[in-house]
Amino acid sequence: MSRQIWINGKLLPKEQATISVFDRGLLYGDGIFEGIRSYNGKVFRMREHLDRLWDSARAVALEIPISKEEMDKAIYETLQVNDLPDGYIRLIVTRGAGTLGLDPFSASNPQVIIIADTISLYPAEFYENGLEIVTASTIRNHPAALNARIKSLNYLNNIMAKVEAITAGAKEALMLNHTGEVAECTGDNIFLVKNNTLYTPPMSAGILGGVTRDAVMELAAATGRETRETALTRHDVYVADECFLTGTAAEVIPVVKIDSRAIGVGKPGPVTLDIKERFHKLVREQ
Ligand code: PXG
Repeated sequence: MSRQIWINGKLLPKEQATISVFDRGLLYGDGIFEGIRSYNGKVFRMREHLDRLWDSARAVALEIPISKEEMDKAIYETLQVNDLPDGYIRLIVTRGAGTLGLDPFSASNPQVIIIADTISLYPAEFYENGLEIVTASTIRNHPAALNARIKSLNYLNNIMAKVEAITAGAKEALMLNHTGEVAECTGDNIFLVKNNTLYTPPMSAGILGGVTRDAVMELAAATGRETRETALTRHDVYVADECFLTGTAAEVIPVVKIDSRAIGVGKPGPVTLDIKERFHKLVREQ
């Protein structure tokens, strides 16, 4: 059966779920999105994802035409009609269609779209053996240009870094910020482990505040391990004992090599494996 897409209050087969070629999401990337997972029929950290979507909307002066409660209900409805207890949900809000030209206030019909499907970012072997990443020359957007905390429909910054990774034969790219510090990967946050302590860049490094990042810091704290949110350099990654990435799509994935250098012993380390295990337990038992 064809996937049913929720679009502006209606569930339609995907072939009929269409928007205008004048939509500003298409013309300018003028819109916002979220990526969410459900496990065993329950949406993981719904409130956090909806809060982030509404914050992104506020930051770009876009009014979402439905309430968080209505969005919550629509997400569950979309998962259910598509029979997806373990699904991936893509929420999209565009500013809608207006006259051609940059003026955002020429549009008054925001489009709200919910896609429920499955997602698999990396083959299972990478979760077992770890990923190789490279540092991209494309830096993360300057926070005064487009703050990374906004999950906007304009992901070209990250896509350019992803192009660098893939053309270098790697799966993911490390992105630095405008001061040369470690920021994050193209669709994931980054953690290092050194002497049994976790390290991750602070929000002030110009990163997306990952829902998975928060969950992992809570899990680490429950094991008595501190996470230091502190400025990190590429050197810190080179000399780390372990490294892993976190994200809704990727979940928790080990990184064993960066810029041709093995991280630690070049295999997923014990802290990474412990966190990965605890994360799987958390999402199943939520
Ligand atoms: N940084 C960036 C730039 C992201 O886009 C994360 C970190 C991780 O955040 P969460 O809240 O998901 O832990 C993201 C999230 C995809 C995909 O299709 C990417 C994300 C989310 C869902 C799907 O690759 N990025």
